Amino acid sequence: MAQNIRSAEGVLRSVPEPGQVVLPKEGETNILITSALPYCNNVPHLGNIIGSTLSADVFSRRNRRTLYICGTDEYGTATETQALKEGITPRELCDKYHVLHKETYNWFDIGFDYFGRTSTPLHSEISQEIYTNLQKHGLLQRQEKEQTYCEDDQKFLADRFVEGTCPHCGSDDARGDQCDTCGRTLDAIELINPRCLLDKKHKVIHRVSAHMYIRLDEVQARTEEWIKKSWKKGGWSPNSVINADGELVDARLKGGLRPSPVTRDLKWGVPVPVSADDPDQEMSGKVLYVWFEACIGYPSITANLTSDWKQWWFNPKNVNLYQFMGKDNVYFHTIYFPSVQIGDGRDWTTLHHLSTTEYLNYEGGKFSKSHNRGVFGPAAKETGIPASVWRYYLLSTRPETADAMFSWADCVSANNNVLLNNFGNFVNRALKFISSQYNGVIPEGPDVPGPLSPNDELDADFVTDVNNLLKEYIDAMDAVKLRLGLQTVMLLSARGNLYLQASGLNKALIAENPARCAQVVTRAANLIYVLSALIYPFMPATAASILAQLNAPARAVPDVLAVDILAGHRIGEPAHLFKKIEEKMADLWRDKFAGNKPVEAAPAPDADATHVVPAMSKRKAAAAAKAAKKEVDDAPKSAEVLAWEQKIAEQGAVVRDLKSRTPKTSELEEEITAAVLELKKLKTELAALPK
Ligand code: B3M
Ligand code: ZN
Repeated sequence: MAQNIRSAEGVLRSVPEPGQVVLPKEGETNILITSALPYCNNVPHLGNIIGSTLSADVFSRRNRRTLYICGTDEYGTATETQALKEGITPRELCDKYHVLHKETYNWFDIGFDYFGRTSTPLHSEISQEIYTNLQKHGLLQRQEKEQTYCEDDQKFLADRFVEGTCPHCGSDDARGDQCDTCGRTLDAIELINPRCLLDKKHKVIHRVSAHMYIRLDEVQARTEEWIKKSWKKGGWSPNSVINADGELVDARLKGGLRPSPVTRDLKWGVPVPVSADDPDQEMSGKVLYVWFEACIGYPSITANLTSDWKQWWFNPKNVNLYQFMGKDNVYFHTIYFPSVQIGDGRDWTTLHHLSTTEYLNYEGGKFSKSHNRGVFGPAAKETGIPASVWRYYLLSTRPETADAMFSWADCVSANNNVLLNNFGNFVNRALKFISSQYNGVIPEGPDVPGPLSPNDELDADFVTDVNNLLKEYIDAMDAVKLRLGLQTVMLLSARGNLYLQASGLNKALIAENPARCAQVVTRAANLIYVLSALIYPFMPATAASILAQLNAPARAVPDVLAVDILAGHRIGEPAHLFKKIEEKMADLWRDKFAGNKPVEAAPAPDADATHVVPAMSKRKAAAAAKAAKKEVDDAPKSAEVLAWEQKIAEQGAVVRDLKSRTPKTSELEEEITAAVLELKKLKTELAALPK
């Protein structure tokens, strides 16, 4: 099939078949990717998906040697609590939710090399080995601690299993870790009249229990040195630990790290290793703290995939580790786990690039599993919206720099205005034309095949714009700015639409100027071929459909637009990539997923903790969405205009960010000037677009 197609070497990563294992190669770029391991007592919601698994998936689908690891984080009190609620054992609970997680990610086309779990013998073994190494290096310390203990259950009560009266505000239903009335964090031991949540009639007392603590204080100097070296090299986005100027801003670091407990009085977890000849067996029967072993899940899950796992995890020279997570996991991946690795003393592969997301909120409030508010895992497919479209919408609102808001109106508009009217329209218009006017065969043109030698100003501009956008795409993807990468793809298809329009592609053109017409469709087909590669990480199923319609093999991302599909090539059957979604569906879904409680307010993106957006009633929210929709209806905007507006908003954010930086060095001033110029240019271009 591919005689009339120039080979496009270095195809993008496809997800390996089960049993196929990728190992790093000396001297190559080897990319190890992890997504935060989701807890296993719940189905994932869209926020979890965009926060880590989907984002990491996009980044994994590039043409490099890559291993993408994830799995369920199964231990911890949350699992025990939920198991108790559902009347099953923690193991049964994890078996159940592990499958639900796996199915959900599968449906979203998330291509892990392996999706494992932490409740495996290898996980225990590897965690225990690290614990033992820390002990050997004098980094574990015994401390006694008073804890709440239930005499009837004969066990220590984890924070979540106790409630009582708040010592600060006197509220009667404070939880073991926090009082929701006054907002203060608590230690269960501070509660007045503590009650056991398993049974309120039980007698709760205070009892001393011994635990092992990791001497984070001992390691702090080395950890800080490691952070300062790593954030620059890996280009971490500014976060709660280190800011854009490289200053350590984490309060725990600034106040001095303190020994932190690594053991717990629980049953469901990795047993604390105690050697038989240890005279005091004090730690036996206890388990490792879930956050101590959670990050060890990454290597242990890899070990469950392949016995060669150390080639990935003890190979810092050849492996770059990219970790994706929500903002609340940053401390554990940049301070806690690296300290454990440093203390362990072996030559670990450590975090290279950190990619964090803020929160995705839902329709003016928050996702809430307990109130059934929002879309949870398997429910996404019940809407009938294809996984590709879900992926597009979630990735286009990826909360990269601030919290983002899921809204059904936006979701429907993303499908109709961007995917259908812009991207899909370009692909379909060009391919249908080739199919109907040229019998599906790419025509001979004057300067094709051969490099695209621009023969008039229109084409010169087109090729220059495409090449500039290609460069922007590559830069954005390299820097893990996925949302920007995706926006650039849509700008490219918008540019394609503009080109077809400006060239006046229609039947008459074939008659008037057959050579020119052939040239236009050849360029368009080749841009579509490039788009198949660019969209692949974001929407793999859409990419596959484009390739089938082009009748072309998968290709890599090129640096410039060239002619790879040559005259004489027969394309496949053109088909619409997307279907219109009726706008009234937004109201229907908003109702369906509204849950059973009034809307909880979500914090405003840049507000301080006490300032929250007032809760909107369901009716008000619907009215607001309707009003917003009406505005759009009143002034329909073309796909190009929308795409350019998006671009301007993004550039505006860049300018604001640069302007907020200090100190104002001359380089920074130059950067600001350049960014402002770019913004002006974009605005001029927008003004020039046909309305
Ligand atoms: N399970 C918390 C979370 O899902 C935790 C992440 C572990 S990453 C090793 O947010
Ligand atoms: Zn209180």
